[in-house]
Amino acid sequence: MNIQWYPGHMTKARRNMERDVRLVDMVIELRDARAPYSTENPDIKRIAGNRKRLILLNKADLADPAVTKEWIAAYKKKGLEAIALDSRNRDFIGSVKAAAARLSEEKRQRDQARGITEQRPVKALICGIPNIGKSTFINSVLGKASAKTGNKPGVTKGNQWITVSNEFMLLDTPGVLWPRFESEEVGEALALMGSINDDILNIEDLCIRLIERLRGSYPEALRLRYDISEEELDRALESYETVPLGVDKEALSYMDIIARKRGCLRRGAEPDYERCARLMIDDFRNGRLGRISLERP
Ligand SMILES: Nc1nc2c(ncn2[C@@H]2O[C@H](COP(=O)(O)OP(=O)(O)OP(=O)(O)O)[C@@H](O)[C@H]2O)c(=O)[nH]1
Ligand SMILES: [Mg+2]
Repeated sequence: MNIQWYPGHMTKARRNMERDVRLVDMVIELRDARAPYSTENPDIKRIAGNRKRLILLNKADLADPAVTKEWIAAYKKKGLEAIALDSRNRDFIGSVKAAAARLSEEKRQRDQARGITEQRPVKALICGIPNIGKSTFINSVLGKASAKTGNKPGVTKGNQWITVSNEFMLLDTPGVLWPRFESEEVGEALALMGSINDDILNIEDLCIRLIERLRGSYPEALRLRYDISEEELDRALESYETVPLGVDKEALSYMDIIARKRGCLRRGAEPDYERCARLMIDDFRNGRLGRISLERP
């Protein structure tokens, strides 16, 4: 399905990022561990210029750990430093601080060569798509809730400096996307991650696409979560004589079964596909279908 979302406030947020990047020593870019390819904003590399970049694969608690390892190795091969984390949990602090120190070492040496001996704080711009967890990450580093967070895109409205210590300052920024997604898959993945305003989405189509994608790489995920037997699925499949063009019969059968099991019904006991789709996407987003990666390197 074709999804595009680039509201005006993102153009402004991107411009502010281009303005403020001049003030920082490094850029910390959050991507989603479940879909590192689709959640990479192609503008960031250009905006970062020759500043060092640290990539954080956030929400790793929701991703398939084996696949996340492959991504870290793939980035390493490209000479990029990447760390996987659950930013709600402070376990990552040591490794992120060590990486930031490594990446800013060159700058420290430059300062020294120029006769600047006082220890200046390392300043990092924190960026990434909407709802990826930038503010959550900052709050964890800080050890208290200072930046506003929320499970929907567009919570942070403007750039905000947060002083962590006299060694570290972080710039929180609003989530930005980019004007044209490369492919339908990218738009779908962003929507599934909750980075696109749900109000503009056809949630039923998105759910069908989720089912189709899960069937390829995690065929058991739906059956386990919703306790669906082979026979049930066969019966549901047989009940269809025709389906709309391009719609996958099996995906629809899953929705039929799940709608009934979860009581997503309209009057006359007809399945309420919209309510069912919301429930399934919510389950996916919150890890209730298991730890799932949508993309491999
Ligand atoms: N499971 C899980 N949830 C996370 C993680 N990091 C953040 N979240 C949740 O993701 C949601 C969005 O987090 P925010 O920190 O507000 O995201 P943001 O990137 O600042 O979003 P905007 O300001 O809207 O661009 C919140 O519900 C967080 O609790 C993580 O590592 N794992
Ligand atoms: Mg935020």
